Amino acid sequence: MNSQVADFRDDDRRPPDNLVLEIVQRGLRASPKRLPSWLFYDERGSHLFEQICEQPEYYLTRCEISLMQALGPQIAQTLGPDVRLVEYGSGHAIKTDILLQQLAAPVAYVPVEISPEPLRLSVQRLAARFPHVPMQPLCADFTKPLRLPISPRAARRTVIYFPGSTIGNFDAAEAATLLRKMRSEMGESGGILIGVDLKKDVALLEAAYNDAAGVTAEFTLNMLAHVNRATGSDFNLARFRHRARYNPMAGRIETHIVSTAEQNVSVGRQLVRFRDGEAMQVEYSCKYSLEDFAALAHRAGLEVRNVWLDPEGMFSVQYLVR
Ligand code: AVJ
Repeated sequence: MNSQVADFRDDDRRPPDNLVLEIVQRGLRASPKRLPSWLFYDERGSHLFEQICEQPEYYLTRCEISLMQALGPQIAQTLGPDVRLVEYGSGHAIKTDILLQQLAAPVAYVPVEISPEPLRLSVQRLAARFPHVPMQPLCADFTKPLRLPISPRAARRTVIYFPGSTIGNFDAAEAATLLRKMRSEMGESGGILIGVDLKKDVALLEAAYNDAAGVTAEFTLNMLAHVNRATGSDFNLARFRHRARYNPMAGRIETHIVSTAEQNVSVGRQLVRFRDGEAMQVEYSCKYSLEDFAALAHRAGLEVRNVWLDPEGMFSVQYLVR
């Protein structure tokens, strides 16, 4: 056998529906109302996100892929040989392909992903492309403490790969906590290879989250369909709209679901009242300058060893070490 595909370890997965109801009710009692952004990613939401990545306005994916293609050899050289690659929130793992191709003799690939179907498909695809790299998928929430499989003895270091600017979904305090958790999981000689979206012209930023085809708006409102299904609520999607704006003080795109009428919604046994125009906060997408991000890394006990930029200077991939 030339490829080892370990069984899924699905010990700590997505919360069960009764917990989702509790989380949703708590968020809707808060002022302003808010819902956590992981609620975007049901099956349809994951599919819509893939489509967002193909929109011309959503430069993030395009720039990160061209960066990885152009600078992959340099990145691989910095990471060195005999790497165990652990990817957090691997999804369909498109960029991973490019990285695994460049790495000198990777000793294992450990994708950590909460959605079982994308995880299964990506492992199947990568196992066929890289038959000599053992695949050790872990179906889990990467924000929780992870029980990573034991590292192969041949591994010189664990590199945590966290592409896509997913770090931008966390506010500064949460981001520092998550980086600190990665720091402990990667060990003494490990590193973090992370995709970080950069501050830029506001019109470009806002366009990326308001594509002309309306895919992002559909993605945002799909959260309500997901909540309806998971909690037996009765959000009417026609009475809410998507809004994404850049907050220059906070340095982030803030996405809201806005009520377009005065209305009541049943959420379990709770009746939730919305004013006309009331906005519910559903996502942050933080944007960093290189200085901002170095300061954040520092707070988590990490140093920026390397920064790579795409040819247009829109997006960065950074290598962090202890
Ligand atoms: C997957 C978190 C990086 O914030 O840009 C895309 C999600 N939301 N369009 C981002 C998203 C709306 C995306 N991340």
